[in-house]
Amino acid sequence: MILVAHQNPIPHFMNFRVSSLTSILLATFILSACSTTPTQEVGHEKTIVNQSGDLSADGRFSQNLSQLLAQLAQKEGIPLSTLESSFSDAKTIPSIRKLVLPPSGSFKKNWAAYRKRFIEPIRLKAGKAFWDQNEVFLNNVAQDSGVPAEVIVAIIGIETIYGRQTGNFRVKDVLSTLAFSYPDTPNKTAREQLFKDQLQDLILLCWSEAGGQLPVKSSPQSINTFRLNACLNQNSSYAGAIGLPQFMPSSIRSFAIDGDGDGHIDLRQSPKDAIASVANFLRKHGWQPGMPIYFPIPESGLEAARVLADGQPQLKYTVQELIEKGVLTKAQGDLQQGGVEPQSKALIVDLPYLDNDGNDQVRYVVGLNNFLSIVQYNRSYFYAQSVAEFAEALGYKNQSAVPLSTDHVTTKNSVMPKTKKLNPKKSKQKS
Ligand SMILES: [Ca+2]
Repeated sequence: MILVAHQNPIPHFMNFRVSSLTSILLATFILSACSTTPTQEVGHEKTIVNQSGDLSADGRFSQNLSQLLAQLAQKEGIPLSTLESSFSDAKTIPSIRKLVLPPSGSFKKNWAAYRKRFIEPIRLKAGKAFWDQNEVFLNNVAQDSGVPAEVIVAIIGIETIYGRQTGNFRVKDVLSTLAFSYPDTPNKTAREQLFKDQLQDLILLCWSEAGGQLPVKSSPQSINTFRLNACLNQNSSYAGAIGLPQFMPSSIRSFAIDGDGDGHIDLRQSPKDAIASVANFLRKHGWQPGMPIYFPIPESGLEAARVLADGQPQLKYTVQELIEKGVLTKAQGDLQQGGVEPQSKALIVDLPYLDNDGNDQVRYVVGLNNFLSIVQYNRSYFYAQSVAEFAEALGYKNQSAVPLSTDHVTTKNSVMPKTKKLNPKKSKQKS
């Protein structure tokens, strides 16, 4: 989405720490007439962003940004003057250049610490409240998409605590900074390209949001400049992720949905838009309804799991193979017992942590297809596992719940619903 935004496993909290600094920085921008940042105060501050006085860097930034706008204008037929006007106040944000740096060499990934941070009473309580507030809609979306409500609630909770931590940076500045002024890291070129693409997606997204057609065919279009600028100037995380579910602009364009039916996609203000969009993202990334996310590994299978674990996010083994190696139990390859079909694919997930004595340890689980769907949302095993366990804490049963009617099942040679034993149903009679 996200994709970009979440490669660092602890991104969102940093927004808080730097938010006061950011608001000061943002407040210093001199806004042009066509810009709209209604929530920013302007006027009394005199200091300027880029205090280093590095004019050559500033010059390069402006030049590269102008070039991108010109290319996009030519390619899409959007009037260049409109884009130039909307970006006339775009600035680099020095603080986010630090935030995207990889953790220092001494940093150790620690599943135990990560889990504790995200699966904790305050966030779970907020999750239950969010669920209560959106219960009917969540149930409808879960039924239509096959993505359990618990999983949707878990993702929005882990991302932003239901909108409490969505980021305080102006998105056009974030993406411009990371596109043209990324810090010197080994993957700088690739990262800059990625953020250039996101910046273009943001512009196209906002152009559409302002009423513009794409592709722009002919004649001047009447677009709503206020809307255009409100969209470009909306807040995001330091990586450019937007709203309750923290979608990157490209993901908004591809996967976001207008859940509340007001004709706009608003991931910042509309919980329904956020809920529907999360479900749609997972569905479009291969979510299998009724299937579990992961399996725990019995004590006896841990050594075999350790040998197979390679950190590659690919479904390399069949469940049957893992049963034969002792990593999984027979029941886990049996749909009737809450398992999955033996030929389902799986991977070994390694979750390194430090034990109470500070020793390196690793927890292993078996990730299934749906685990990898969550990894598409955020490329981190820690993230996907915490979504699964957050969902379980909300009551999600991490086992197969095969639809009883055959029309839900895309059967190849599958025979499973026929042999499923049904509990005798009593018709509910209202007296
Ligand atoms: Ca909407």
